[in-house]
Amino acid sequence: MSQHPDQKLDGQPDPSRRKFLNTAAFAGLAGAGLSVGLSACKQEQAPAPGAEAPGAAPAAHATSAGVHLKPGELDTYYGLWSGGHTGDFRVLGMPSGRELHRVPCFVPDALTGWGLTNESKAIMGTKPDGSLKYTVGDTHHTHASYKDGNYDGRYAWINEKINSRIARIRLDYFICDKIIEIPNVQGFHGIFPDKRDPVDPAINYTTRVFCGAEFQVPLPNNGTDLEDTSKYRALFTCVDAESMEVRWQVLIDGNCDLTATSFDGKLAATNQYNLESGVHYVDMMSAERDACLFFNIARIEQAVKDGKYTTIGDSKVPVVDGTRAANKDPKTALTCTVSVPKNPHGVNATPDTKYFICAGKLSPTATVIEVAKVLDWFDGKLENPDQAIVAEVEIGLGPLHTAFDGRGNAYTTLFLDSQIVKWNIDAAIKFHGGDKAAQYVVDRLDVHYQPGHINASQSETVAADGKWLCVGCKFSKDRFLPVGPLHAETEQLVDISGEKMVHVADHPVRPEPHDFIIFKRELLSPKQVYTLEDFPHAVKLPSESGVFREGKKVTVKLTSQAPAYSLPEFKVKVGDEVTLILTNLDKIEDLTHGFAIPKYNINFIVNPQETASVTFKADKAGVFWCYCTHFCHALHLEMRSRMIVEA
Ligand code: RUQ
Ligand code: CUA
Ligand code: CA
Repeated sequence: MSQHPDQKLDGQPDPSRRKFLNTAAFAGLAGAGLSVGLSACKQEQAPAPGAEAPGAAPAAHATSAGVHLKPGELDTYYGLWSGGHTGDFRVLGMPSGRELHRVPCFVPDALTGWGLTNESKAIMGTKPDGSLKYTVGDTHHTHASYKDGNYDGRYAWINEKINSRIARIRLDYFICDKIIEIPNVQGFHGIFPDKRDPVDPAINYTTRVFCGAEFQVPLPNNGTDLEDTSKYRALFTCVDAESMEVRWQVLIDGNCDLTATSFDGKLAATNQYNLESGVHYVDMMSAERDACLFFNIARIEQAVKDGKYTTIGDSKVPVVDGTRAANKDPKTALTCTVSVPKNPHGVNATPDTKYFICAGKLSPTATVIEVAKVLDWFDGKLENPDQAIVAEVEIGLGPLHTAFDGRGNAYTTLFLDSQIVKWNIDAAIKFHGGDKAAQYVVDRLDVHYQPGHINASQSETVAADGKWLCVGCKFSKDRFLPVGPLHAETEQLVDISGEKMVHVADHPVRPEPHDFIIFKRELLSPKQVYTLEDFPHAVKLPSESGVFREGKKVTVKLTSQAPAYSLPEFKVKVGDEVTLILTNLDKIEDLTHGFAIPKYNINFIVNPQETASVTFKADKAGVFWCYCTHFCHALHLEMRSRMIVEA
């Protein structure tokens, strides 16, 4: 599809800069491959003479005042962010960009004692010796549960790519309550909840979470077929939103990358960049087109019900065959392959519920696929799945992810161009249909630098409101004070309420967030105080405190109420296995206590009405002043308990 020449430079402040960049980027791509991003970055440091200073934003218009909140003023949106290889899940207030919280999930956290308390270890998973099974994590994508096409404030889910885990975050307490490891896969990347049931109209909310696996491995991956790469396979996985058990998997050709779901619950989609099933990256780039693969959820679940599945290795999860060879007849097919140019990245569902958009990555295009036509193909009404493509238009170099404003516009990050392009979906469809006068590129905005993810307020919901857009830039270079070799990344906030995008704020973020969602604060009603009864081991009264011995096993029960623990001291013996249970009986919002044991490498917190416990071997005799680490009271420093370990 050729591009209208006018659209290439539309909104470009400095065409020469862009041309320079593109050349460099392509050189990097052809030669060193992996240095694509960096080579583009270096070139950018020397803008063409007369170019704007890098990052000079057009003067922000009136609405940008809303970004700088007055002291005490609350944000109007929540942002849920992945933390990348910090392994965490972050909560930001938007539009201020203030980081409000990090919810520990996949990796230990020193503040809260996540990974140290028995309760968190049970969620994270342990080895037979009780130590954590994993201590590293790489979170990329987080999405929240839906009802009637909008967020319902129950849960968010987040993927972990290194060890193929998925965590569920309860959005009432902002805590992780469940983590599972997905069997038979590696490189679990894309994740998306369904938005309703494909069959039962009464189920108008999320009950499944879909997970795409990026890396292909021998199945089972137990030492067989190590060298025969033709046997390597990837699977697409469905996890039950409530039980967090794996419901089923689909064996596919090629790989999965990102994931999206249709608003009618009928389809899940994944973009595929390695349909070639290459093992080396040159092989992965060899084909001109890869694909967006669609899953017919109702048919897959019927096949599972009918027993048309196998299992792999030790896993009991039903695996259905979604390969192209097994799905030639559309009327019975479980999957539908729509071709998309070269190594696409990102697939997003438009808020008008009509389209999926795949970004081209190595192709400068966006591909618009019509949901109704994919369903037509499954009904035998469309000859070729590619007829579901209603637009494939050039938008710029290195398109990755797309956000929406609810007014028919898409905003796609251009990694190589270091830009966001705003384009109109209907105009793109017209242009693709032959109307070469249709101007689909509406605006372009330089960002700093090399943007990956992008999202707008309420973007992938029926309530997309087109107010704020945030873009995660992978390189910050000169945007912030230097702090040594490791740079912060730049999250840039853009006002998209007008025709032109207005860049209104920069925020440094610790590397490296990937995806995020931004939604109205009214959709959540978080609780600030736990319920005592939710903890089976709660020490409900100070009078229940004490040291309870059963041979070498000792349970120490205590409570906290500012500024004291119920036990000013307690005695154990060297060699004891001590389980210490602490319930915070304070009921007041924001009254958290800590509990640290010197030389025993223990610290954790208890929020109001929370119970937490730790188990350790008393292996050092002496006096150990357990103290409160979380500032709680004027007598916070006095809040201690003396642990006496007798030799
Ligand atoms: S994917 S840029 Cu996980 Cu794009 Cu992060
Ligand atoms: Cu209790 Cu500080
Ligand atoms: Ca490819």
